[in-house]
Amino acid sequence: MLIFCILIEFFLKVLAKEFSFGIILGSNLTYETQSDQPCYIINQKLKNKQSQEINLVLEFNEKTFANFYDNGKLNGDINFIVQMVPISTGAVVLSNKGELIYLKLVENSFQLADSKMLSITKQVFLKPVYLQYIQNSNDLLILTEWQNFENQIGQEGQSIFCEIIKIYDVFLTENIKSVAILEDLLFVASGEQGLHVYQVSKRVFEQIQCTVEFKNITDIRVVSENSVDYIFALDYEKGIKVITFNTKTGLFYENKSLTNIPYRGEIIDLYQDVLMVVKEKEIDSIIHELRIQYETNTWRLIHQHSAQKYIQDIEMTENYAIILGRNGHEIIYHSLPSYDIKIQDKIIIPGLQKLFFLDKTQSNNIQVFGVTKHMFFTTRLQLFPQFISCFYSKEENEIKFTYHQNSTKCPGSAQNKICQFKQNYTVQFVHPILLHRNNRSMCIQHV
Ligand SMILES: *[C@@H]1O[C@H](CO)[C@@H](O)[C@H](O)[C@H]1NC(C)=O
Ligand SMILES: *[C@@H]1O[C@H](CO)[C@@H](O)[C@H](O)[C@H]1NC(C)=O
Ligand SMILES: *[C@@H]1O[C@H](CO)[C@@H](O)[C@H](O)[C@H]1NC(C)=O
Ligand SMILES: *[C@@H]1O[C@H](CO)[C@@H](O)[C@H](O)[C@H]1NC(C)=O
Ligand SMILES: *[C@@H]1O[C@H](CO)[C@@H](O)[C@H](O)[C@H]1NC(C)=O
Ligand SMILES: CC(=O)N[C@H]1CO[C@H](CO)[C@@H](O)[C@@H]1O
Repeated sequence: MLIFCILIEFFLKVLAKEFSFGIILGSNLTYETQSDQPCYIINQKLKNKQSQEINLVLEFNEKTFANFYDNGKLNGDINFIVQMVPISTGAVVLSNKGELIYLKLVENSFQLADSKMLSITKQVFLKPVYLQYIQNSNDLLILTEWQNFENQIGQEGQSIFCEIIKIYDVFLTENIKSVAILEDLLFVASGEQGLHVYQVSKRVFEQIQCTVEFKNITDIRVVSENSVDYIFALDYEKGIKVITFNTKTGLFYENKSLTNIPYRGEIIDLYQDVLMVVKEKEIDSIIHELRIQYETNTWRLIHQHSAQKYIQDIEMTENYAIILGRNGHEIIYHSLPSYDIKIQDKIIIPGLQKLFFLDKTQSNNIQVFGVTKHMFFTTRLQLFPQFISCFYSKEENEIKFTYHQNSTKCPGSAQNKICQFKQNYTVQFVHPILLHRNNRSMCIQHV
């Protein structure tokens, strides 16, 4: 049956203008009479809308694409995107032809603005390649097995790739599990080879001694809190080590009370004081959600989430984490006051390889950009509001019910507490006069 939804101007709207309920954890309708129950709840939902796609691999278009197929399989000659990094004015993408592509951000939309071929052979891309951006000096680093490059990003109005220079230090990129930048420090997590730290200045990588020992470092995240630099390093065997760096002495410290967090795994991500650790198991993965208290140097386990087995990466925002998996991308809400229910939101971006957020704090409507193997794309992740929808009732002229809701936010209540909201509704059915072909229903919108 066709349902017509009418958003009625409701008194809640006055409230809703200044107020959001945050994440809705549960809701129900309780009718005053049992006879006819024509109303139901359409749950709040996080959805993405494809808003922009830029093809970065020219062979990759519908007309010529067929030439690259052999017995229904890609024959491997088609170029692809190997890395992407956000920079202060947009993003830089590197393809396996050795082409650097600059996508400039102009009023929330990305435009192809510049490109340059690196003098590099295709063979280099058989091994991993890393792109990093140093905000302080506006420098782009390209780390390859064969050679490293540094590019001082050019001024507005000229090519941003005008000053690419070669650096003759090389990494065994095959061993690299993760890289991170903190000010002018480059952290390279190299599995069983341990953690290597370099100061990148004056076009050289100067190694800095880090005495903290690792058995098998798999991932690394850095963060500055209250002007202290924290390095969260995940050891596959030992769990999480938290290291602070003193810029004055140039030394690394481990505070005994906030280190050796005993959760092991492959991937971590950090958003302010929320830390997530992914551990792959036989048939699925466990994600430990931890809360870090920087003031007291303590930590606490908040929840254990379960997710799909093959997880490539995890990216966090204020309210949720996006789990980039081989079999689709899941959304996991963190920092909830209760985990009694499971919200099953998924986002659909086929072939997604890497994803970044334009502004992580705008959780209800957040712009995302990223790359697939051939495309650059942007999309908006939006939290769609909860509705009450009613079928037209023949039996009653009027239906009364009470709506109950648990959510993370309520008028006048602090966050991180279950907030209960209750509202009585009276729905009056009016026979449709103008439109007679369709049965009418109405919707009540909760924001
Ligand atoms: C709200 O939460 C309480 C306590 O956790 C629970 O008993 C109740 O059933 C929930 N109500 C709804 C509508 O989900
Ligand atoms: C609806 O939620 C309220 C409050 O959480 C609870 O007291 C009531 O039993 C629930 N009703 C139904 C039908 O589940
Ligand atoms: C090191 O960690 C990786 C996961 O990143 C794992 O596959 C490998 O087996 C580990 N090596 C040892 C010696 O434990
Ligand atoms: C470790 O953290 C505790 C608690 O915040 C603090 O009192 C202590 O001074 C710290 N130790 C070092 C060596 O920083
Ligand atoms: C809402 O409806 C319930 C049940 O019909 C009733 O007991 C309660 O007084 C009503 N509350 C308000 C604020 O009208
Ligand atoms: C489900 C339902 O209420 N269907 C009704 C839609 O309207 C036509 C015409 O008024 C009815 O015949 C259906 O029963």
